[in-house]
Amino acid sequence: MPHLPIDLPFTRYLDAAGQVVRELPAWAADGQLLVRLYRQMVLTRLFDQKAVALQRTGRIGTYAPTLGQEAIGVAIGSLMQPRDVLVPYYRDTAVQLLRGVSMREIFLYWGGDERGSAYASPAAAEDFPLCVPIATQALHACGVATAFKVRGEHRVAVTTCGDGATSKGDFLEALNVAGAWQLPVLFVVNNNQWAISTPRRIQSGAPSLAQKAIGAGFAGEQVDGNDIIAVYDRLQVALERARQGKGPHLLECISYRLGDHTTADDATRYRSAEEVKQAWLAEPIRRLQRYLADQGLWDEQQEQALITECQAQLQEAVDGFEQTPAQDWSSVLEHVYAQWPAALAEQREWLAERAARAAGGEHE
Ligand SMILES: Cc1ncc(C[n+]2csc(CCOP(=O)(O)OP(=O)(O)O)c2C)c(N)n1
Ligand SMILES: [Mg+2]
Repeated sequence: MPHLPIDLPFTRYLDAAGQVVRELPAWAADGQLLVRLYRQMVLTRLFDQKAVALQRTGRIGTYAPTLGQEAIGVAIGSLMQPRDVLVPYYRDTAVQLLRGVSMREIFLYWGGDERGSAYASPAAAEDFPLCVPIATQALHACGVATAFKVRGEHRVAVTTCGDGATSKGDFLEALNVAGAWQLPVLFVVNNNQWAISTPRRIQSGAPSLAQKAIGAGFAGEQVDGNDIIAVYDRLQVALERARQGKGPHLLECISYRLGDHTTADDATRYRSAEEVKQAWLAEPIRRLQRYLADQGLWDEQQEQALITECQAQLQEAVDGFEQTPAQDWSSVLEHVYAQWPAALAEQREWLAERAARAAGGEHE
C-alpha cells in the first residue's frame, strides 16, 4: 500500500496494562467519574452476554455484540447532552443505554418488535433508530445538523459507524456536506479492524480513516478506542467545538471486535485465534480496572457487588421483555409509508389472510 503520511494526532493515556503513558487530563482527577465510566462498561458487557444468550435460546432474532468496544459507546453516551441527537448504527448498545433507552426496548428491537425503537426516555426521544444499511445514517445526521444550524440551536448530531462504512459513498458524501456547510456534526468511526470478514488492511488504501475528513475540509484524529480516558477527552473537545458552531469533526477510535460480527456470524472462519488472543490483551475494561485498583478506587468486593446489581437489572429487563405481548402482524408494515402504495395492496391482503388462517389454527 503506498504510504502517504498525513500527520494526525493519536491520543492514548492508559496503555493496555492500565499504566499512565502521558499526563492525564485535568478532568481525570475525578475518580468518581472514572468509576461511573467503568461501571457502565461492565453493565454494557453483561448486557451483551445476556443478549447473545437470548439469541442462542431463540428468544431474539439477532444481535450485534459490543464486546471489546465498550469504551467508545460509554464515552459518547456519557458526554452527549440530552438535547443532542444520536444517529447510531447497529453496534451502539452502550450509547443507547446512556441515552436512557431501556434494556427492555433494546431487547424488543432485536426481537423484531417496532416498539423497541419508540424510546420512552426524553433524552432519546429525538434519537434515530439503529441504522442497519451501512453508512446511510451519516447523511441523516447531516440533515439533523443542518436543521440545528438553520434554527440557530446549539445542539450536536452525533453519528457512529464502522471502519467498513467509511468506504461507502454515503459516508464520503456526508463528510463533504458537513465540511461545505460547517455543520454541527460529529462522526465517530468505530475502527474495530473488521467489516464482517474484510480486514481493515484491505478496506482502504488510506493510512488512517481519520484523514478522510481532511479532504472534506475539517479535522480528523485518532484515539486508542480501548482507552476510555482518551476517547472521552477528545470527544469532549470535539463536541464542545461543534456546539459553539466551530464545525464538524471526525474521531477514529481504534479498537477491536472481540466477538463475532453478529450472532449470525462465525468469525473463526476468517481470523486466527492468535489474533483474537492478542486483541484481548488490549481490551478496555481490564485496563481501566487496573488503573482504578492502583488508585485505590476499585476492589474485588466492589466488582462482585456491581456484577450482582447488573444481573438483577438485566433479569428484570428480560422478564419485562418476555412478558410483553407480541405485536400484531401488521406492525411490520407500519411506519414505512405515509400512504400505503396501491402496488403493494395485494401483498398486504395476502399477509392479512395468512395471519387470519394462522390465528384460526390452520397451518400451511
Ligand atoms: C448498504 C449495505 N451493504 C451491505 C450490508 C451488509 N453488512 C452488514 S454489516 C457490514 C460490515 C460493516 O462493517 P463496519 O462498517 O466495519 O462495521 P462493524 O460491523 O465492524 O462495526 C456489511 C457489509 C448492509 N447492512 N448494508
Ligand atoms: Mg468494523
